[in-house]
Amino acid sequence: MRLVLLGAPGSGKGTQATLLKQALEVPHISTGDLLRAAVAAGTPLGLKAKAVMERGELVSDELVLGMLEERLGKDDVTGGFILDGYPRNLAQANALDALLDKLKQPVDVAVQLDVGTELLIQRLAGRAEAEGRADDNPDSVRNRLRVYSDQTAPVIDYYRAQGKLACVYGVGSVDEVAERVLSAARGQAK
Ligand code: B4P
Repeated sequence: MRLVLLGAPGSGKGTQATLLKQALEVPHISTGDLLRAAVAAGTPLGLKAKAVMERGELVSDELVLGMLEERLGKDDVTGGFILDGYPRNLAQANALDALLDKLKQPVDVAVQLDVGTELLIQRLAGRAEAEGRADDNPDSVRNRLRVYSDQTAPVIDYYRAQGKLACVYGVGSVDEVAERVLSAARGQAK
């Protein structure tokens, strides 16, 4: 299955993808994780991305697409994938479709995790305490939520118009949400 996970920061994309990749036996591709790895390794991409990510803004479409193209070109992706954190705007959604058309591997389903803003802020504050991620500070979180509603929310309609969208309530235990995601994804991808 080729699944795109959509949702605001803190909605549980990364958390769910970790469980889903075992259930679906496909790799989890997170553009956030790939970017954080580039930052940690101090690559040219990481050097460009670091400050942008800390502010909670989007890294340039061109840089992220190049990174994703390289990842989707690897052999382990031929049986499907879970894409987490991409697309984050309409330009990225169009670029992804063009790339996957070329690879003859169109998206089967886009799952949107729905969680209210107060809970998103609570979860990210919890992670800030537990993990100290550079972009979980209050200013950056505010910015990420704004970027999500301005730029990423329209991507939900993009997949709805293609008949590929499944909306899932993202509140509850991690396992409960995973069950919902799996049944929605399997139902939608039929
Ligand atoms: P991401 O890494 O994608 O960060 P995120 O949106 O916060 O989601 P994440 O997956 O990490 O968190 P989750 O909701 O699972 O992006 C970070 C930055 O990278 C972006 O701001 C941007 O700068 C850059 N970037 C990434 N992709 C890009 C792109 N395509 N284009 C441009 N720039 C890009 O979890 C959050 C917390 O909630 C965790 O602590 C978790 O334990 C908790 N949680 C999850 N589910 C829960 C549940 N059911 N109950 C209770 N807690 C839960």
